[in-house]
Amino acid sequence: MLKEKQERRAKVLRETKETTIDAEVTLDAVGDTQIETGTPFFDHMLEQTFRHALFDIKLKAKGDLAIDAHHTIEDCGYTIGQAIKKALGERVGIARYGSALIPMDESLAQVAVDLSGRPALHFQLPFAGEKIGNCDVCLFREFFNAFSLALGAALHLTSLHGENDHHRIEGIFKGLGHALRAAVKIDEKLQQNVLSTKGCLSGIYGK
Ligand SMILES: [Mn+2]
Repeated sequence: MLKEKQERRAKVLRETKETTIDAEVTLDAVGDTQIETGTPFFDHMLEQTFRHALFDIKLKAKGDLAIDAHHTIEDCGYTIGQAIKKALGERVGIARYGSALIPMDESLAQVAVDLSGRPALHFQLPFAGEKIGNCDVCLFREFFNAFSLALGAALHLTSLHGENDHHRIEGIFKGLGHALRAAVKIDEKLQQNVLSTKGCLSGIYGK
């Protein structure tokens, strides 16, 4: 039976001395979000991804924000990536690839995702400033890198043009949602198979 017939949902609790993160993700859902990371702008970005992916998420992160948001934002990437990976299981029947070209007012984001099992990141966005709200813009790369590693996915995230940092990064997060939505979609033609000549998408370590 294809995964679609079951509910593709997973819960992950990740605890270290720096952060405690609780994430629950449902892939075949409507995009309801309950996100609390202590960094409002980052919450706003994650809401965009999950709303546009039509994945539900409950995320509660408590981190050492008194230092800065680095550990919390990076560890959210690991935890959310791990939850989506767990919900996908063996990746049987999924479309695997997804891409999106997303305008956000004057800016344009190009996003492509391969749920190959192998992590890779290309992130190209020359920010004009160092912060958006109280969020350091250098932390977005940390988030995407951790997310790619934990999920086992190649992410190509490029802001093609734009004037405003808020718009540019928001286009990337929205595009990631649209690309993920397409990549996790079940293709009935694949039946019991994975879309790979290797016969396996479960990661660099094999089955
Ligand atoms: Mn916004």
